[in-house]
Amino acid sequence: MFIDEVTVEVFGGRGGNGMASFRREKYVAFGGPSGGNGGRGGSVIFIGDEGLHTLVDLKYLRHIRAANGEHGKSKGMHGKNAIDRYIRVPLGTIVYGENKEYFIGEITKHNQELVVADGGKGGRGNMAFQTQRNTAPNFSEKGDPGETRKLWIELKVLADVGLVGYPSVGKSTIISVLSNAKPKIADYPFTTLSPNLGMVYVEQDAFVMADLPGLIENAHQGHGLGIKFLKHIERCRVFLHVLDVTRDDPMADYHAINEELRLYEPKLLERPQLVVFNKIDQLADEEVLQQWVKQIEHPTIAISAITQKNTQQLIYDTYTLLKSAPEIIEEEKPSFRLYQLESDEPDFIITRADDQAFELTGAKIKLLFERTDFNKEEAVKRFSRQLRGLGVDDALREKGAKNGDTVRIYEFEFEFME
Ligand SMILES: Nc1nc2c(ncn2[C@@H]2O[C@H](COP(=O)(O)OP(=O)(O)OP(=O)(O)O)[C@@H](O)[C@H]2O)c(=O)[nH]1
Ligand SMILES: [Mg+2]
Repeated sequence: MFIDEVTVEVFGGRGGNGMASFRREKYVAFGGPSGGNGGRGGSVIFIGDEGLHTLVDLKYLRHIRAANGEHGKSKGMHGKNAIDRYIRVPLGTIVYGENKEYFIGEITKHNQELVVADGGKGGRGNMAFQTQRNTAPNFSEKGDPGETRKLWIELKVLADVGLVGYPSVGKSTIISVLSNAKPKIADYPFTTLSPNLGMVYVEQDAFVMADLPGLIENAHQGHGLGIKFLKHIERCRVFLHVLDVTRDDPMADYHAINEELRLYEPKLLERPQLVVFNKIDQLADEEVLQQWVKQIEHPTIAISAITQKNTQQLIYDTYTLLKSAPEIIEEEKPSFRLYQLESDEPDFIITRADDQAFELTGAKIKLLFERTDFNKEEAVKRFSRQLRGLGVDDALREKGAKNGDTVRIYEFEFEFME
């Protein structure tokens, strides 16, 4: 099954909690702190695989979770980092935050990696908090939560050469002769329902050819198989525009297909095109062909895919055109770094709840909150020091907070004290 759009939820693993423990050695009743750090949570990472051609595997993976980091242990032992979760995706996979709100990245090369949900940092154990002033800290940090993201994923087939043309002009027959692809071939329109890729070998080199579903008038508005497949043309560096010499008016076809390309994306007309007159085994009148060739603005070649007349020449011509074809420069997408997402957010936001409590929110506050083990008094004290450091106390005062007022941070409430 060919699937080129999926949504999936990804969850980075939680960092392991730091440990709060103390050394207990022979003859030493109460030694120094010995709690280790928690391990890092695993990340969800997409990795390019040239052997894949559809997103169908992702379709059935609604949720992708990476493992949590191991908790820190006593005796100074750190928890293990979790193993990252790798998901293989085809080349040409483009990843957005939900509803295409932001661009995350794209995979265009084999083994290229893209982190789509980062794992959380491990919490520090009490060993890490030992200082000259506090030689026996009795608290540790909790691990950070992993990133959670709803992804919108799109595949645009990556090929060097794309076969375009009306249905039944012989596109699939051509790719079956030129490459190792084994597409379905039949004499009814829309035999090909999804792109087929094939490798074409030439002079110790090779290129990727894509057989695309047939186009008809108004494909750009969704007619025929239309728009769904037009996007796959976007990534092909060179087009083989196939014309069937047995059709009523191949010239009209030529202009109609180019018009469809233009209506979908004007830049597509700038791509190098080689016009392939196919089925010349059925051509009675050589003269007509010469007339057509004169009217065409692109280089042309006349072949018969069935008898394989000129098909070797077609490979060479395509290869030559490809070598001089420019790389496709994708439009500069505002690229996005996961951990910078929250960076322009303020450190915290104070709002007033219905019950008059002051509510503190914001990414930074949330992170500090998540790291704090509220069962440990020392940890709670440290948390309030951190808030003061961010300027929360001053800001609360400015907003009118008085002694005894309730301040709420997620599930945690405390009294404001001057
Ligand atoms: N006589 C002749 N018939 C051909 C030639 N090439 C293809 N055909 C026939 O044309 C019909 C359509 O061929 P396909 O390769 O399936 O055409 P297509 O362009 O892939 O069609 P869609 O997938 O529907 O868009 C088949 O019956 C082929 O056998 C050729 O060079 N000569
Ligand atoms: Mg076909």
